[in-house]
Parts: sequence; C-alpha cells; structure tokens
Amino acid sequence: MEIQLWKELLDPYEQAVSELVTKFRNLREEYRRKNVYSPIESVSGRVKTVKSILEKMQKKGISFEKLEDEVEDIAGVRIICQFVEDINSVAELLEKRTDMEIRSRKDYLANNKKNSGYRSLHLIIYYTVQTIDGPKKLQVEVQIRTMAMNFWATTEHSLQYKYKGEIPEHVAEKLAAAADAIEILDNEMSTVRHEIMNAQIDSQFETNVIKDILRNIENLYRLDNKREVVKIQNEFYKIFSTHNLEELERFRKQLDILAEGSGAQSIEHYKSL
Ligand code: 0O2
Repeated sequence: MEIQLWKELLDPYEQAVSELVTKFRNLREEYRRKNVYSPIESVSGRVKTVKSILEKMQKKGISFEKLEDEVEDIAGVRIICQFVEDINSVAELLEKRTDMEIRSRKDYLANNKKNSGYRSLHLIIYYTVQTIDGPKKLQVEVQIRTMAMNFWATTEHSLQYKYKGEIPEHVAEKLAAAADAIEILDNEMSTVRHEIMNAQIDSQFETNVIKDILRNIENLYRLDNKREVVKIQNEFYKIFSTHNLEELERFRKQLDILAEGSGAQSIEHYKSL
C-alpha cells in the first residue's frame, strides 16, 4: 500500500471550505446592503480531522481508494438560519447557483428527524476548486439548520464524544425531550417570523441610512464651509435622538441633494475607482 499523503489530500478541501464560507457570508452581506431580510444568519466551515475520517472509514468499511467518493463530508459548511422557513430558502439559493451542483439531499427535518432527535437539512454538493495542478471537483456537505437546531446538535455532539457514541439511556431520553422542546420553540418562533423580520429590516435600514448620512457629512466637510457642515451634523444628532426613521430618511434625501449639488458624492465615487 502506498503512503497516504493526508496534507496533499486535504489541502483542496481547505480551499473549498474557505471559498464557500466567504461566498455564503457575501450573500448575507448583499441582503443586508439591500435592506432585504437575510435567510442566512451565520456561516462556518471545517475540514474533517484525519482521526474523524479514519473513524468513519472504519465504521463504514470504506477503502482508501473510495475515500473521496464515499466520505461525503470531508469538507463541511454549516449555514445557520433564524427560522425553519429560511432553511428551504437557503436550499433554493444554492440550487440556482452556477458555481456548485447539488448531488444529493438528506432531509432530517420535520417528520424525518433522526432517532437521536437530530434535525438539519444536508445538501451534498459538487464544488470545483482551481489549484496550481488544475481544477479539482470535490464533494462538500452543506448543513443548513436553525440556531435552535444547532444548539441541540452541538451539545449532543459533545456528549457523543464524551460517551464515545454510547450515550446512556437516561441522557438519551433527556436529549430526545430537549429535541422535542426545540422543535416546539422553532414552530413558536415561526409564528412571529414576520414581525421579527420587519423589525430586523427596519434596524438594518436605519444602519444604512446613518452610514449614508455620515459619509455625505464627511465628504461635505472636505469641500464646504466647515461651520455649515457642523450645523448639519448637529441637526443629524438631533434627528437621530428622536429615533424617527421617517425623519432620518427625509434628512438623508435632503443631504443627498446637497451633496450632489456640491460634488461631495463624486469624492466617494472617485475614491472607490
Ligand atoms: P463530524 O464531527 O461533524 O464530522 P452517519 O452514518 O449517520 O454517521 P452519514 O451517513 O455520513 O452519517 O451522513 P449524515 O447522517 O448526513 O451525517 C453527517 C454529519 O451530520 C455528521 O458528521 C454530523 O455532523 C451530523 N449528524 C448526523 N447525525 C447526527 C446526530 O445524530 N447528532 C449530531 N449532533 N450530529 C449529527 P459526523 O461524521 O458524525 O461528525
């Protein structure tokens, strides 16, 4: 048998995880910039440890020749959502992308939760990384779940480790009860989903409006009568303290017109070129 070069094998998977985490985080930022609710709350990723790969190969009787085909989660990316409904939205987003292809889907949601109580949606995707030796097509497991599901899975995973996969009956019962409670919690949260979504969109909108106002004030300060700009800034602080979003938006529009008239916006434009 030839020597297994683990680093060489795993490096492209590290690259895939790093690229995918960045891409999914960028999606979340794009939603936020556009004041649209993001179904993605947070993203993380990991490459399976050699110990964990070897254990899986042993458990499932997988040979080294079949390792990359049959261990589907050498690279893993986890997308956390706020609400159960967001999970399918994220899956649809992935289905539409041209830089990945969904190979298979494991739905452990709703009525399909595992006996342990585990709930999550897994998409096994093909993703190609460009290496100095050319393109390499890899499998990546994308786990999509809510924050509550993630809390349960992370805790249960630690217990699996502690008890080496043999969780005692009385602990397993507690975990099963906690899994049921988490399902109820997720369903309860779904009933106030629209209210929470609207509150978050408003908050993000306010953040973006304030960012615009401060950028314009800074640009005007570089160009205009400094005393006038200090007055504008004071006016902004006054409106800000009222927490009136409509007033803040009106102020932003006025400042936009002023900044455009004095060429302050173009400073930003040239700076970004
Ligand atoms: P790690 O440390 O995350 O890499 P199986 O044969 O059931 O073990 P299979 O067929 O390879 O798993 O695929 P499956 O069911 O999609 O599981 C892959 C991963 O999903 C697991 O990886 C876990 O991360 C997660 N998972 C699946 N079932 C459970 C569960 O009951 N509890 C928790 N906490 N996580 C689960 P690994 O290799 O187990 O671990």
